[in-house]
Amino acid sequence: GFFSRTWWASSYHHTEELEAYLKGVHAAYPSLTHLHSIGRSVEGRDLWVLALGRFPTHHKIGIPEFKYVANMHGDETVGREILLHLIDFLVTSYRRDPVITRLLNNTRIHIMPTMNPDGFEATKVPDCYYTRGRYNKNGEDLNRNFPDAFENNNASIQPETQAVMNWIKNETFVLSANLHGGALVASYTFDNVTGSLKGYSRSPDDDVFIHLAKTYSFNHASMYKGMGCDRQTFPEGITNGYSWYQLEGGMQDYNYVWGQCFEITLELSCCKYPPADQLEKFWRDNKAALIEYIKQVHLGVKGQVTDRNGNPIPNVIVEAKGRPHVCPYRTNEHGEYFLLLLPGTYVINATVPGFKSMLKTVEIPDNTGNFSALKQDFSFSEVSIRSRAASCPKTPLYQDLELASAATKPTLHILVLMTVMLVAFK
Ligand SMILES: *[C@@H]1O[C@H](CO)[C@@H](O)[C@H](O)[C@H]1NC(C)=O
Ligand SMILES: *[C@@H]1O[C@H](CO)[C@@H](O)[C@H](O)[C@H]1NC(C)=O
Ligand SMILES: *[C@@H]1O[C@H](CO)[C@@H](O)[C@H](O)[C@H]1NC(C)=O
Ligand SMILES: *[C@@H]1O[C@H](CO)[C@@H](O)[C@H](O)[C@H]1NC(C)=O
Ligand SMILES: *[C@@H]1O[C@H](CO)[C@@H](O)[C@H](O)[C@H]1NC(C)=O
Ligand SMILES: CC(=O)N[C@H]1CO[C@H](CO)[C@@H](O)[C@@H]1O
Ligand SMILES: [Zn+2]
Repeated sequence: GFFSRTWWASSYHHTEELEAYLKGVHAAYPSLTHLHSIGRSVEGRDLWVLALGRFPTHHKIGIPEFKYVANMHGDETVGREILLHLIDFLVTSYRRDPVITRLLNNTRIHIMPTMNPDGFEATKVPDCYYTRGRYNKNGEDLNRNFPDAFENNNASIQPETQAVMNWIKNETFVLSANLHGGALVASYTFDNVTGSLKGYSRSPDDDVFIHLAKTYSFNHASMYKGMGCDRQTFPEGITNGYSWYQLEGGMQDYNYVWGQCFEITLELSCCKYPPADQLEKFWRDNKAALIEYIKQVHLGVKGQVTDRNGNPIPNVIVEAKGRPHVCPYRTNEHGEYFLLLLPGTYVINATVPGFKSMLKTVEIPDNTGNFSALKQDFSFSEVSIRSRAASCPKTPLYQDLELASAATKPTLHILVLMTVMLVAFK
């Protein structure tokens, strides 16, 4: 690798070593990597992101954006270190390993080793159990700090959270994972719920989420066995977030509802902050899973929506029939959409708000091995204007649906909302 084996095993990378490492990688692989800070922590530490790919500095039409975020709980440290290993593995495999070469040629991979550098530094020594270092400098739990789709989240948004929210707004992320410790399981959205759902908070894309979580657990050395920690068991090493325990303001629900990005939460170690000499083994246990999971960004269907002059149309609603998102997924500034779907037949509905919809039936093959989702473009020959910007309010959208359905005089608007809700919670 980029640095010697012994150096890896000797100790954790604290702030200075982490920065030196990332800058060293970028200096050694300048055309394959892009290093930038998306903001600063409360104590002023940079929130570093290394983007990797054939075009690391900017988005390219058709190339999906992927991200890994670790250490948002400062005392959960395994993810922070194995992402540094992953970076080393990716850069040194490019042009040597054909699979990694194709992966980097066709994917832009963003890696944020720590979202809570202050919490990490506040955790003085390895400790398997909960410490104050979990929180940011203001004592806030960053994985309870995002707007929540079900509840008013009254926590004040922290600088680390705001930086990630801005970053999500900036990039067309399609798939991601956030890395934690203290358990061994892949957990998927939703984490919160409204109404009575009998212990399972199902999203319209539940089948895709189960596939994503299993991709990780079955490619991990032992997660799929479901033994968990402390006699906790998780069949096949996966769980619905809410079924495990409900939480408000989590990052994965935020990504899915407002970021148009499917995110799962990976709990990678029973011990939150294990001794440094175990890190090499954690990397080996997770290596295949980390790579296979990134490949899933090529599931499903993608394409561009253009008007009669061939210009891209932003903010077109593009969704698969039967899977409406509470905040409808829309095309980005380049008129692009990406929908993660399992192989099968789907009707894709593209709607320019104010104009009619266009429906196309697609047969999605199992093509993640091809490093490209199925391509399906839409051309609106009668449209020659750019639709205006649209966004969803950061309010509890599912609660709004419930209130709407409880109204006494249903209007057409409310009937549509009810239909959405019935499908979402069936
Ligand atoms: C990856 O991209 C590089 C640079 O454009 C190109 O030379 C190489 O042939 C590509 N490799 C594969 C396997 O696609
Ligand atoms: C959060 O704020 C909302 C609106 O201001 C309020 O109705 C709700 O009771 C608050 N919840 C908590 C837990 O403080
Ligand atoms: C968002 O993009 C703009 C323009 O490229 C850039 O200046 C800014 O730093 C980015 N912010 C984040 C949080 O990524
Ligand atoms: C297509 O999507 C639009 C916007 O979400 C919706 O109003 C319309 O009913 C959908 N059409 C069909 C046939 O599902
Ligand atoms: C993969 O790509 C090749 C070449 O473009 C194509 O022939 C093949 O059908 C694709 N396979 C799948 C499963 O999409
Ligand atoms: C409606 C509902 O059950 N919301 C829950 C979301 O999560 C928070 C934190 O656990 C609960 O307090 C809410 O009741
Ligand atoms: Zn955690």
